[in-house]
Amino acid sequence: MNSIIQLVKDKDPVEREFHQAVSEVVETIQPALDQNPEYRSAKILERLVEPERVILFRVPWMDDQGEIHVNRGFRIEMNSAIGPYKGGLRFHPSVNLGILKFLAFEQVFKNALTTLPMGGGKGGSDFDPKGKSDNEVMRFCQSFMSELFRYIGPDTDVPAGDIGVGAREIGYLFGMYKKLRNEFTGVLTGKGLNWGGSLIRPEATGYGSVYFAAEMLATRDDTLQSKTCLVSGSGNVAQYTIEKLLDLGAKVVTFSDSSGYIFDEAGLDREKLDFLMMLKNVRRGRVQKYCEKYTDAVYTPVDPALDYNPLWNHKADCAFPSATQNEINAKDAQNLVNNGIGLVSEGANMPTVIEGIDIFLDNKLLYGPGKAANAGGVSVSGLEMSQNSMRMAWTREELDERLKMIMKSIHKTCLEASDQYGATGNYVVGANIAGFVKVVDAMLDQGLV
Ligand code: NDP
Ligand code: 2IT
Repeated sequence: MNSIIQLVKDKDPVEREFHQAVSEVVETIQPALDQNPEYRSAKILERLVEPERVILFRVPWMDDQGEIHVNRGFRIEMNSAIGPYKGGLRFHPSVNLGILKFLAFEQVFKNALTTLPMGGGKGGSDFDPKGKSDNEVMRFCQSFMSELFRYIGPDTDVPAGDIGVGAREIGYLFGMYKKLRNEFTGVLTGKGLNWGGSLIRPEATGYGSVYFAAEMLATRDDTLQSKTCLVSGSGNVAQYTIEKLLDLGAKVVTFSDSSGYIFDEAGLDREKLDFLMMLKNVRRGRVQKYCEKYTDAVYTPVDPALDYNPLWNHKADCAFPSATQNEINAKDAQNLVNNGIGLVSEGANMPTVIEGIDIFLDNKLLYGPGKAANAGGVSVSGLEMSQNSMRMAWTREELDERLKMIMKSIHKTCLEASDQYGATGNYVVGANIAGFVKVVDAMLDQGLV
């Protein structure tokens, strides 16, 4: 196991996030390797950590002043053992190969847990949509798709949104794909409702993360009713996490963006959430503006001199990290424990560093790792693909029910696998082993390809 981690580090020394994601999985799957000696002789780990294909391309575009910019575009086609590559696109200045490989690697196991036939992929660009006009975003998306269209398709690779890619970007990307291919197909998910999108897809990741939390609490005969919750982020995942928490009677006191965070001691309500959604989705503004309307709330800007995030240092019952990777370091994890947090459900991908996860597990928190807790988004993407293939659409109620059933099933699968492999209640072991076994058994069935 150490040798596979070393191999990954030696091959690509700078891809820190990828090393972290591989280590987290590899360190937990030993029992499955011991029970299945054929995994080792088939060099299954060596095969899993190597993407099936990496596409890297130039994305030139022109801003509103006529100046030319060049960004980098990526698509990592990680693993297609159980279905077409599936996973989001991220547009953020921090995007690089290592970050997308970590996300694609996580996606492989996450998608395996959803019960739906989807392989794993991820892509994106170091383009920053912040502060760009709609026309600039459109020209960027068109340029991005004018290269990516060669490699994707409804039975090959189906991208979707992630950080910086929402309904607007998916629209521009879809328009360009359709023009180039002269085909109206379900090549992207997260589409608009009147052109092939699915109800509940925008809500799915946040709702799913809360459903997963409710399932974890139910194992201790508890519910979310009256629980005080810390949420980070203020984008797609955070907004619908807050919405579902309010529906279930919980109290939400924080949210954030990359500039700072809001502490609203009285808790959000529907009106405040509507304001936040308008602020982020329509005005594309910063969370700080929330305090101009709700003057009792406190805004704290990010302080680079601090070695912890004060958002995670409030008394509460549950935490829903929903912004980005490594947003909870070891000190934050310890602060959460000290403040009485009993549950962490990860809406974001890999938001907790490995030392932080160990702190959660040592303190017996209910800890739902991202690849299980945030799988609701890609699950409803899978349902969007089914609806596109059948040329029909399920109702909101049907989709919400399916999402709930999928989250229940993921929870049960993780719990059963944790039990079977001697780590009862450890959802990290459960999720990693259950996802791993499903994918590698499919790989073995399909031969050395
Ligand atoms: P959005 O772009 O809608 O929102 C992202 C939020 O996170 C914003 O509030 C953003 O703040 C904040 N953020 C982003 N990068 C950083 C950073 N480097 N430091 C601090 N804050 C940051 O993205 P989503 O809500 O879709 O994604 C959030 C997380 O959920 C990501 O980890 C994503 O991979 C994961 N996820 C998303 C799914 C989906 O369906 N969308 C599915 C499963 C997981 P700012 O506005 O300042 O950038
Ligand atoms: O990380 C994720 O699961 C996503 N960004 C959603 C992927 C998808 O294909 O819906």
